Amino acid sequence: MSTIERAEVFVASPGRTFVTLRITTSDGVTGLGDATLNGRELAVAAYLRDHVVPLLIGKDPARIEDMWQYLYRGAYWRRGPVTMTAIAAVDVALWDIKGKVAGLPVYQLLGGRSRDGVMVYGHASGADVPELLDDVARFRDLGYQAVRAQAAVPGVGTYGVRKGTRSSYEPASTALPEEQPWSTPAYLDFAPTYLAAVREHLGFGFHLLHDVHHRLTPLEAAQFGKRVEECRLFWMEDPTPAENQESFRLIRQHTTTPIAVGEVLTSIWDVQTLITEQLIDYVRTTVVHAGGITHLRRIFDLAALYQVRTGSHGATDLSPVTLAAAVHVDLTVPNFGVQEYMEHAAETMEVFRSTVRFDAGALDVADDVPGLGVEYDEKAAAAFPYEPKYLPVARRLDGSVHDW
Ligand code: CS2
Ligand code: MG
Repeated sequence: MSTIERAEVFVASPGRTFVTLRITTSDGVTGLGDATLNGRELAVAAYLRDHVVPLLIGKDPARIEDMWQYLYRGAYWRRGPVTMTAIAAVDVALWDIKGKVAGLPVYQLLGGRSRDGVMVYGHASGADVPELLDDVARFRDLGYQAVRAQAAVPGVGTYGVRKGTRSSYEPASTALPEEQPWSTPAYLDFAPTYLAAVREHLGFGFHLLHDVHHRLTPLEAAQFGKRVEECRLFWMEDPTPAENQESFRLIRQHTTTPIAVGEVLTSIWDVQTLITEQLIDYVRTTVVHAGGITHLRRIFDLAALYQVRTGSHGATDLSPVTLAAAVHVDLTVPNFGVQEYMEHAAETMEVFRSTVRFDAGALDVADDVPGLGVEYDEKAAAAFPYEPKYLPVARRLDGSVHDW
């Protein structure tokens, strides 16, 4: 029997920080898992190195489900981003190994293709409305069928407005988190007008998305959703924090704007009410933060029963390993909606050699590459030592902390 011989944890910052797990079997087969938790990377690296790697050595790499149960139930402490990200890294690496052993791409192990490619949405942004309109048009020219639109709110700025390079669209600071001002009234006055401007100038021939990034209360979200109904959004994302899943009932009663939730949620229990009461239209949990391919499929299957579709998180702080794993899952599930996609920085792609390809607004993987189709170049990674960085923090104009 082949056994797990080695498990290594790499932390590097090629463009931004990534934590990567590489498992090697006694037959010399390797598998990769992403373990990146933006701004809290070293916590997952330590969880893996100190508490998980010693448990893996000598185990059968083929028993993916059993390993998942062992790491989840065996820890006693349940859920949470650090634990679920660590479990995800092991799970995805084992799927990668299983594919390589079978000589098949992972999507084949998951049941085979349900579609020819995976529709993605890109991130358009602007410091003002004309800049945003140009950026949305640029994505359309690149072939995107779905575009997310964010513009800076006059006087208070806004999350999601790219500064210079794609990798740094969320300004990340080295010493301490950057503090950004926030005003809900200013956002509520302005955001519906730029979404309307996008439709007025560029029409309805593509999917338009918007990320509220947890900034509103349920009632404010209901007001916002109602105001933008005529823009026919594909979704409004994270209109309010989802710790209280029940609070989405209020939003739902007042607006038909579709709702997407899930990028910070880590388990099926965190989306259970949202799904079973049909309070959302898209579930955005990801491979890396929601326990790997094994657990994400469980979430997506539950969602399918309630006509909730998928829309996995795919910002650049999720590594190319996660993007590849997401594409393999997206290709197979019956209830796929859309996949978020931001191109990774060139430095990132020097370290992660990926076979995922973008064409005509969709991502796909090759039919003849076994496993996930991504390799980690350790030598290239050595040129990008770890640089600690934090996500920003939002403060209201009176100085109090707001949800970022
Ligand atoms: C965002 C993310 O892509 C999105 O929808 O909400 O960029 C998010 O802010 C980061 O991934 C946080 O790490
Ligand atoms: Mg988001």
